[in-house]
Amino acid sequence: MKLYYSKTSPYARKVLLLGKSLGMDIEVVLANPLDNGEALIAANPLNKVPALVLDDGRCLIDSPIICEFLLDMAGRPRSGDDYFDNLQIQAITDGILDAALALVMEGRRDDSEKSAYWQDRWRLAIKRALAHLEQRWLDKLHSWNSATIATACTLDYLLFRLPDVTWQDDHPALARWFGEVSGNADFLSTNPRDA
Ligand SMILES: N[C@@H](CCC(=O)N[C@@H](CS)C(=O)NCC(=O)O)C(=O)O
Repeated sequence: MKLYYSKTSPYARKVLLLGKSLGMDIEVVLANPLDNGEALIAANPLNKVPALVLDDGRCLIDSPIICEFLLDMAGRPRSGDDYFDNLQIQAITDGILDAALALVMEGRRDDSEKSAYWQDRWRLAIKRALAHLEQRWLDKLHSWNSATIATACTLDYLLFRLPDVTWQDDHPALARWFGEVSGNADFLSTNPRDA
């Protein structure tokens, strides 16, 4: 399997870390979507990473679907309360990432083109979702699985790209949890700051 990957993409990092945690042999192909490379576009017409190309040539896109595929391949249970809790946590963290990425992109536009309205909406969505994550889901984040990996990648992306979000000050329990999991060797070896 070949994974189109960017070191700064938290969605790609999540997929790679899940694959590693399941002991899968995944070849990483570095790709910057902004280069508009033919190979990535052939794998994903949306020109986004991650995209997973299977040995039989099939391409899978969208990180939640790739994660589901990897779990299925590994024979992990995909039913029951824990499974749906994990999916719910991933939906929340993916939503935080979508808002965070939109903010990062908006931040790169000329001031005259920026929308204060949308920036406020995205920041509020992130703030509410982080509070929800801490209050509702923190006690479900124990073993290193799809939900914990997604959460760790999301929190680290906020530290990396939006340090002014200061989630660690606002959510000390989440910060303590992150302090414990962020020592994972695969997590350290996929640090986006090394890109
Ligand atoms: N929903 C997608 C989001 C992927 C995504 O937005 N990736 C970004 C990098 S972090 C990208 O490739 N952006 C390029 C573009 O939007 O043109 C997923 O979960 O895989």
